[in-house]
Amino acid sequence: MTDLDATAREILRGNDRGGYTIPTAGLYPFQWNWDSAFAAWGFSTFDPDRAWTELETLFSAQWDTGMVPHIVFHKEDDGYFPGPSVWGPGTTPASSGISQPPVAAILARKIHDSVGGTERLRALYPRMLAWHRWWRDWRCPEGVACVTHPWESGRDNCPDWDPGMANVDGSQVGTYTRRDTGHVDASMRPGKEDYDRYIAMVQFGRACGWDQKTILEDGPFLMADPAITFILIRANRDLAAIAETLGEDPTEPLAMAAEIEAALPSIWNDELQAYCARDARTGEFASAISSGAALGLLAGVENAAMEEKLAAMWDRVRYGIPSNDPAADSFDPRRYWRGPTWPVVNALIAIGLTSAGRSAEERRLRKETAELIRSGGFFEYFDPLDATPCGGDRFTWTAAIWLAWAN
Ligand code: 9YW
Repeated sequence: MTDLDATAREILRGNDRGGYTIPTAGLYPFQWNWDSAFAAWGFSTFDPDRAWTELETLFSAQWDTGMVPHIVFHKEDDGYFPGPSVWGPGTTPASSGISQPPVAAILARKIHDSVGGTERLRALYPRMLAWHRWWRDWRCPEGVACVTHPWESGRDNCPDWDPGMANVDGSQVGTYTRRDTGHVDASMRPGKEDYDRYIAMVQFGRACGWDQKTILEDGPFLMADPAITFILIRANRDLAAIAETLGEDPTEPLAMAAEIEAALPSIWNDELQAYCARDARTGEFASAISSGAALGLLAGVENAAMEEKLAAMWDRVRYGIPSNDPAADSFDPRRYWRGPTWPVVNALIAIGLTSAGRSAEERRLRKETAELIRSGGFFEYFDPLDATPCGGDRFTWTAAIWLAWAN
């Protein structure tokens, strides 16, 4: 075990709040959905029991509708805004009212393949299936996956969301105090106008009691998300493989994957020659390709024209896949999802590369990601041009990725 392995383990243990892991102390003091799935993958390298517990705790917050919330507020902490009183769905445990990228089945399968735990997987299986059905019923109105809030995508201020954000009125949200900019450099965070709109969308959801029909039909924001679309295709196939392992019927998850895949032409952007975020209300496409397109590799979606674009995007930086194309005007190498590279996204892309037997690219991506962590530490994300570490330090998912993949 190297010093970095030891530090990564220490970070996971240190961010453990008893059955769940916070992303990082201060900035993100609760349980976040996809962060937890990555945390579980990291824990599985040295504490399999704790890995399964992480997923079980996450799914213990599942709504009756099948939705698994993006934040679970197990304990109070006023260091974060918007907290439970702003979301207000009235669930126990308290949670936000939107979801996050459904990576749990992908990582549960990997964890089971490496450390076993069939009975724990068996108990999670119906919950994961119910969550995927929720995506199908409430987020795939025309086949591909849509998000009703940029936070639901997990890629908050990515230029992918600019077309939809432009139509959200954030002028009536009233006064509030942000907490994020007190923890990390404000120039690396979403701007105030973005934040007003984020809060306006939360207020809409709350006002209709998180009624999904209302949000889907009349909500202020609905955009097709290539990243979640690809993640869901892969997650459904992995869920089908899990079903087979457990002696369950894989037909339904396979059908869900096929249905989404059949709808992919609706997010093909001819001009950019790539799958692309698209406003479901206006039809407008995002103006640049993002790491969302690169996640096509996770789903095994092969497309020569897009691959050429993605290879060029990767070659424009030194470290990892950038969250936004450096050739785009909107590229900003340190502002969160507008350019930086994220070890977790690189890891998901690498899972796809491995499945496709593309080992040279997988090695390159792993090496570049490892260099970032070796030189900068376990930060939240990195400048893909010069490796500057950005955002929160001692970050759970970066530590997890190191242990499970990058080291
Ligand atoms: C939010 C915790 C989360 C991640 C998201 C990232 C950011 C902020 O932090 O979201 O309030 O949800 O964009 O991907 O899960 O690390």
